Amino acid sequence: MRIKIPEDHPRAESLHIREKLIKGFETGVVACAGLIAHGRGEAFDYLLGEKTTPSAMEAIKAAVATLLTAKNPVISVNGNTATLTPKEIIALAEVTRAKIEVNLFYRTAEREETIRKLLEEAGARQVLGVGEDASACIPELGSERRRVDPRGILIADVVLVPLEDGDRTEALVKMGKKVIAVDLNPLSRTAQKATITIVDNVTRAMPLLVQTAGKLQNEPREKLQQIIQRFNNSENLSKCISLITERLSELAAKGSFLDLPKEE
Ligand code: PTJ
Repeated sequence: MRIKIPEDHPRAESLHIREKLIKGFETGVVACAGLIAHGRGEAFDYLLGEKTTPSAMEAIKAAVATLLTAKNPVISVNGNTATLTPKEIIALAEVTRAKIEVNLFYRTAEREETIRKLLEEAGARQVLGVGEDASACIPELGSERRRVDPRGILIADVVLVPLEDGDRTEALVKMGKKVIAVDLNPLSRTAQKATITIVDNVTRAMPLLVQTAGKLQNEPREKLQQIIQRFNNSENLSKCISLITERLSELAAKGSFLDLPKEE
């Protein structure tokens, strides 16, 4: 069932994102479990205050510097990301010279084709990893995510994996690749195992990645390398977790659990 979301609804933005995902599910882009995964993300976003934190911004800068200095960067696309940020995937791939590869946990030929079509309609020139193209395997990985394109993830040195499950992140890191994850849950295995974890909503992080890449693309390599060296993922994750605990303590002390404007 679809509803018209009242624009003055205090949760209008969040409801619009849900509607996009429901539509994505109905058109075969989003996996049924993608809706559940989004709910988990929403819960963490609530705890983070539903905005990009300074530590997420630091991770975004380090991620962009890593993508811009990579030899073979790849953006791995699943159902949720394809539905929520198709234009940003393409814009980021353009500015960082990254390849785009479809890689699904709930892999079916139909979903891969539907996602390829969606990305091509949004302007992608080449979409890897679909059907027989995913002829290579990530070692020691049991899930369907192990099937990768020999022109893409297999030979990549840097892989951006928005909304991931931890197993593949760990396997890619074991293969010597740098993994950049976008995950609202700083406690997830993905968040803990990635080289750089952006603890932010993919709907905010992707536009910021594009914007930051535009700003940094002409910077000298040494400056980009400095940004990467200064970044420490476990320290950054600690900052995210501290921010959540401090925010909750503050709200508990105030006796108010909603950051609502006064008139409400
Ligand atoms: O499209 P497929 O077949 O590849 O399947 C995709 C899902 C997401 C179903 C699959 O990768 C999966 O099951 O993922 P998990 O293990 O549920 O992990 C998803 C993670 O993404 C969780 O830690 C969520 O907190 C996080 N998450 C959900 N929505 C968002 C998010 N992180 C950032 N932005 C979001 N909008």
